[in-house]
Amino acid sequence: MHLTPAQIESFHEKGYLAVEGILGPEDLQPVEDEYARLIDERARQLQAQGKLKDLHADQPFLRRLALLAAQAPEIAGNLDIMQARGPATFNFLKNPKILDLAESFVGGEIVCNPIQHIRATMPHRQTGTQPTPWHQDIGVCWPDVDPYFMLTVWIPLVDATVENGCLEVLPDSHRHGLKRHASTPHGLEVPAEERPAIEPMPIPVHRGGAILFHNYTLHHARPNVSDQVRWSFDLRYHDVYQPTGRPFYPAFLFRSRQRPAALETDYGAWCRRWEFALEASKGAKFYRWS
Ligand SMILES: O=C(O)CCC(=O)C(=O)O
Ligand SMILES: [Fe+2]
Repeated sequence: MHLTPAQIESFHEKGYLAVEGILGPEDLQPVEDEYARLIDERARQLQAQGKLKDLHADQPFLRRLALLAAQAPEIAGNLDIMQARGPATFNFLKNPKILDLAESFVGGEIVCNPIQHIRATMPHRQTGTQPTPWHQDIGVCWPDVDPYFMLTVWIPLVDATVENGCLEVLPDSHRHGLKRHASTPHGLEVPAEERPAIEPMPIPVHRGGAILFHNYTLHHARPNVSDQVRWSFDLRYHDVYQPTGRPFYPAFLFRSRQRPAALETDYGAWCRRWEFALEASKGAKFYRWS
């Protein structure tokens, strides 16, 4: 689906755009199945090690994951895209429907930025998990990308609601420049006194939809007060000539209108480059903030 000129203008005006009905089960189910298999394998291993009593195998996946994590939190560790490195997840990153969205903003030479996550946000009541604090995505990048535009695509794998921890943005905040970020136990945060006085806007979005952000837009997640996991992808795309903001991690050219021969869409190469980078970057400085 290509966006309308009015949608593109609204994004530039407000710093974000919510879009519904982008992806279908054919796009989302392979990733969900991949993670369900991974969690099932881990659950059986943890049970064999005596760390997990109940497998909750009869529960739907998201409720199951919450129940398993309550018994053995390590089950939800190292699940991120570059750690789990599943082939369905790799395919998802280069899904043409997502690249079409990105092309409206970054042009036809599209790099998939290495700052990318799948997040399984646990129910707050059960695990005390704190939501992602107020921040700008530019704030987690090295300063060499400050002059450039980067698009964040946030894709929930469930209906994201006010109850289960959807995102909130400060509309127009992308016009207010880089704010100081402080380190907190839950991630980098722009402290309240640094944030522009703008009313936060919650953005519920259905499974199949997405929220697009400007890299300077202030946003955070609401607490997940439901009893299920709220899980989502946040992916970033930009033009090929730009720095990525995390130079010790690999970036991949996933669409090229000008040089299709230069595409980097091989799953094996993606795995190898991530394995190498995760090892070689141990101890690297991720953030500009002290
Ligand atoms: O999903 C979250 O909790 C945070 C997402 C986020 O900060 C982003 O998409 O940039
Ligand atoms: Fe973010």
